[in-house]
Amino acid sequence: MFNHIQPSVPDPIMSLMEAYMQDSHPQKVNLGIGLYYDHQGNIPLMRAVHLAEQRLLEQQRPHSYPPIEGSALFAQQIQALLFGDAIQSHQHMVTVQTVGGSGALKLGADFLCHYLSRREIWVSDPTWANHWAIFEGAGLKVNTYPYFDDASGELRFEAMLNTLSSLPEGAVVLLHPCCHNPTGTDLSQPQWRAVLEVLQQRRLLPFFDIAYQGFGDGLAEDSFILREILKTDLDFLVSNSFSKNVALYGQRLGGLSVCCNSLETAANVKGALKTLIRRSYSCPPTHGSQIVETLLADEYLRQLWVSELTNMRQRIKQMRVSLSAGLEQGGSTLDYRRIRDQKGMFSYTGLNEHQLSQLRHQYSIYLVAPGRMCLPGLNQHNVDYVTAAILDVTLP
Ligand code: PLP
Ligand code: TYF
Repeated sequence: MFNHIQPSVPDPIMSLMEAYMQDSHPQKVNLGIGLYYDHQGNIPLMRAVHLAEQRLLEQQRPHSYPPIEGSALFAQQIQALLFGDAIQSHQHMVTVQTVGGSGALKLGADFLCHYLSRREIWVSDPTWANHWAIFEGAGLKVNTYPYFDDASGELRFEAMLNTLSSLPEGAVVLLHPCCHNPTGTDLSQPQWRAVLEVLQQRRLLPFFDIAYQGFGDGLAEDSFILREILKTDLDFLVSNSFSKNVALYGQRLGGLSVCCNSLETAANVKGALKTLIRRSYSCPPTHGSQIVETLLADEYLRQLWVSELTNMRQRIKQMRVSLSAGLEQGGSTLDYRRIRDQKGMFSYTGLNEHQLSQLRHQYSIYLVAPGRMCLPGLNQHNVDYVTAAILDVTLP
């Protein structure tokens, strides 16, 4: 019955992680998968998360089914995180809990196909490989708009605007509000305003994917475009993830928000999303959302979380500065300014395939092709080793 099934192509990022785990080199460094590691190379259990979990344990709550869309408080908290105080006077936003940010993208894709008859989406060139997989898997044709020029390390902003300006009315455009994966290159606030103008002129349908809120410049700063678009009359979708900024990767926690133009439409959209969830996995898991609910509802825990997230962001920035300064001092031919200036967890370093192979096979330093470095894999114990290795593979 199943013998016709051919071997699948493994996910390149996951395969790299497996190769890293099997590597016995004592100084191996994982700069591949998008995970935050602390200064000792461990995935942190955030203190605020630990305290929230302790409170939950003490409450001895039963593990009942949640509503199909997840808890109402959690939805409100997601909206406040994404949009700030302005959301309080906005009645037409629907938010449902999802199985991670990936689940939000898939639910959004199903919604676009089944309820809006969309057959295409435009994503940045390049974008996270799983965007292609999720949208194509849902039945959408994936097109690209120009975004980043790897040779110069610059944003292709004019070309991006030109392409967006040429799209048909109602076309769906996937945008990363902050910490672009994989390039680490974000739009400035004036550039976002220019994009917003095109979205409005062309009446496009933006789908924002925010998986790294807090890792760029701060929670509010990173959602600048979401707060701006809320002031317009545009409809839009947002997928958000708590995998990185609350370090709840395995809890699979995220949300899908849909901004509608009336209360009645919002109620119907919510019904549509509930139908899609119900016939897919019925309702979301509860432990992760209870952790985040507890954490965000308590002023002390919330502030603790924000300060821990700030430390994570600052540690990444320190590593960017250390590595780029080391490369500059060593006379590297690599454009070290990219590593210093790009935002979030990733840098598109410009290292070529041959150099990546040398780093991997001579030094056991793992990056994702083509040249994406996950900065949190660096720490004070390995940054000199990585600097020396990159200098070695990039010196003329
Ligand atoms: N979107 C982007 C751009 C990502 O990089 C990720 C994770 O790496 C996600 C969405 C999904 O995150 P998760 O499904 O782990 O919550
Ligand atoms: O490194 C990245 O870009 C991601 C990381 O379920 C990741 O692919 C890993 C597992 C997962 C979602 C994202």
